[in-house]
Amino acid sequence: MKFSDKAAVYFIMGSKNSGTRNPLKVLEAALKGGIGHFQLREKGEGALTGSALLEFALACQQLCRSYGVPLIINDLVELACQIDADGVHIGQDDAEAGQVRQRIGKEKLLGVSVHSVKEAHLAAEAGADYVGMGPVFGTASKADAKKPAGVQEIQAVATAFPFLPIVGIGGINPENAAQVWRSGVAGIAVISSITEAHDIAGQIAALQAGRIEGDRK
Ligand code: 3NM
Repeated sequence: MKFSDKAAVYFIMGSKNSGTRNPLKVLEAALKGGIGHFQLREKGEGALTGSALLEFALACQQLCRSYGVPLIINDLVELACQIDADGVHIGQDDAEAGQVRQRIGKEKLLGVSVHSVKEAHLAAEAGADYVGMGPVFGTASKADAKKPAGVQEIQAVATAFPFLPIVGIGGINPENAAQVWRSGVAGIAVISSITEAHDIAGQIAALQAGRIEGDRK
């Protein structure tokens, strides 16, 4: 599978990110609202494990499939293989990208978090289909997030590797999304902008709004 070159919102969520709302209802609303990718990121306190995680992942998968949206699993390569997810996303501290590519085969998407042109180069050489870059802005959703980096390095990677899709992440909301689109990304990834929105479809439309002027195509 190729990372979609249609610029879109990339939604990330774990079972604990949706507050008092049922995460599957939030996911369905996001799918209805037009997200292009969903990443299941089950991390942190109270994270599901074992059969509860498997059951939740399968429920997410069923929803994603019914909307034709790829399901990407954060970090848990074996879970991704077990349920035949559409892809895997790993960070610099997770497994080595080349080894993950070997494990998941050629068909599944591989996303790698990078922070520099050098890391992007290594990720692409190891077989990444896209790279995630962040945090662009300050975020409360990732405990060990680095310092906000703005869009400068995204622009550098977009210039160095024009055909490598980049997904910007971290603190992105409708007010600052246009700036990220303009930097040359193929997608913007959000957790709280969607999980905390009352009108999820409206929020996704607002996140996409800056896309036209920033679209690389
Ligand atoms: N990764 P929100 S920032 C999962 O910088 C994640 O790699 C980041 O959540 C990185 O949209 C982040 O609520 C959290 O800021 C994004």
